[in-house]
Amino acid sequence: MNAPTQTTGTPDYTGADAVVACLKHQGVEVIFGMTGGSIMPVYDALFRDGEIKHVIVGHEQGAAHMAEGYARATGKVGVVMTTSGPGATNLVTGLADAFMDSTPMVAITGQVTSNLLGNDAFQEADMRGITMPITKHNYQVSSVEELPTVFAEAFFVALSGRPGPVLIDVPKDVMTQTCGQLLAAPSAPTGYKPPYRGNPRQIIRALKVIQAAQRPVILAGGGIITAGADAELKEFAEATGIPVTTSLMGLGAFPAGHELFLGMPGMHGTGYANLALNRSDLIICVGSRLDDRITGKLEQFAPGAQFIHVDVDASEIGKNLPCLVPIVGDAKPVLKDLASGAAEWETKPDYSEWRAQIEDWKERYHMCFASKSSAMAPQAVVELLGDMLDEDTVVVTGVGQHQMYTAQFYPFQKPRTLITSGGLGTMGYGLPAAMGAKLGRPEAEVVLIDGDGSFLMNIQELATAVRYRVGVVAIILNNNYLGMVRQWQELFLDKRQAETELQPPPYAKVAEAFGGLGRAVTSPEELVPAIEWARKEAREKRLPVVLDVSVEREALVLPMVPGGAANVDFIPCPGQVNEDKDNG
Ligand SMILES: Cc1ncc(C[n+]2csc(CCOP(=O)(O)OP(=O)(O)O)c2C)c(N)n1
Repeated sequence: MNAPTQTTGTPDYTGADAVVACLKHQGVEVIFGMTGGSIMPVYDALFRDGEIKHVIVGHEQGAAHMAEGYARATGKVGVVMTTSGPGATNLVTGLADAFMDSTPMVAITGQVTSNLLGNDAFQEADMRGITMPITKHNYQVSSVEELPTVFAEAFFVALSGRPGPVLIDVPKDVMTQTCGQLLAAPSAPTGYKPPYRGNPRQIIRALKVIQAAQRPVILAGGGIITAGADAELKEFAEATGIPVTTSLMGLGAFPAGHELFLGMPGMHGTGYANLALNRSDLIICVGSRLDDRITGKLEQFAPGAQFIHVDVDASEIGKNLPCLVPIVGDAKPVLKDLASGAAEWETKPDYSEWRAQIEDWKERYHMCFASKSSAMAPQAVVELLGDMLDEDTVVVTGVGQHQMYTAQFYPFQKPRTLITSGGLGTMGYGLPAAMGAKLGRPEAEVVLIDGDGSFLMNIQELATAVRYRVGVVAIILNNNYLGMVRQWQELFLDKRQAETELQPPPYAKVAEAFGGLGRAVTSPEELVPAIEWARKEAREKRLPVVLDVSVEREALVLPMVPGGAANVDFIPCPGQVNEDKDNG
């Protein structure tokens, strides 16, 4: 690694200037954040330097999700900056979210001066302690000389291997300290070398196991998208003829509509993906951590299957399920090696019986929905968006039923076209994440599909979107409920609706009051023209456009595996009967 671009001989060059130089050295284009007492020197240095764009947010949580959206849309590190104490603690949800979803982020937090540390000083919060379990790594800088190395390491750690958030806490005195000497060239971090190629012997073993399998399934996760391995995944699946299911985080890694695609497995997955996994004798899991939303009741998940598990993070392998062939490596070279190995097979395995069985399940448990009333079915709105939007459109969601409808009914074709909070399930993620995505990829169309509960949680960022002319389209599937929780109440709590009914404000008017545009949509005929209008206005005026769409209030996300149940015990789509329950 090279030295930061700016070195100095000037006596008034400070730690804050060094921070800015380090950020520029890392190629940082935009920072999301808010100033305050302990970070002011860095803001002053940013202002004097004038090269890095800064987005002032309404709330630091918004900044964190913007950085996440930016990172997920671009593949680059998202950067946030806040003051100490409340500014820093407001980042906690975003850091935890980024940690769960392996999103590369660097958070720079101001801190009280070193002599006050541990003194309960004004706006002191122990950010190293607080974020230890929710960051990939964190630092507190104790002298100006450390800055170049810490920043170089932080960006490397955030982006490499399994990405994640890194926090750099900088006491104010480090920012104000002058450093009129040449800052030392940061060296590449030692002792941390993320794996890349898979072990060739394990690859050969895996190929043998695959060749001997009769009912294999590929389970691909977000690791495919991080590694940019979607082409290799397709090559491997097509070379072998093995069906593919992708986790929520993996949607877009394999084209919807491909004959080998099974959709998403797990709690709201397709019946056929869940049955295929359950009856499989070999699951090739690539870049997925097999979390509980995928496996359901672990003891009854794929009872007859052996596992090949490919992951760049060795600690994920065998964490939830025993693994026959572990392969520690980046999904891209590993899948490439597996695809080339399979291409050399003299006799191709015959999966025709297995594929026929899957086709039968696909027919019996095809995805569908029923409207209980004449109101718009939320799933129909998502399907319509799937028809109207381009395959390059970046779709962002909040958390709840609307998120699952999007996962189930939107035909994702390409990686990085779905940005959603998977692991933490953070309501309020959608609007700021969509803005971060749009700021990272201004040429792309960005459409948020949100819930009326989720949208309210970071609604203040509409002001930020107006100020910075961020032309995102926000489509609120408004059911006046915390719908996903209401669904659980309907299905499992005798319909007792404890605190799930909402009284949301008129979102279209709220959008206008913030300086954006909005329209309420209450009948199906209005929908297509409203969506066309919103897309045009967002593109041409570069303003946020909110469509507040009244949808059927009591729709259900189906299929559904009840919490704690085995995946084969899914409640199917309306009009279907699950004849494949585990009666054993
Ligand atoms: C920050 C946060 N608080 C609470 C929850 C629990 N929760 C999950 S989904 C949900 C309801 C979401 O409602 P809405 O955004 O209106 O979406 P809908 O389910 O109606 O589509 C709630 C309260 C959560 N996931 N995140």
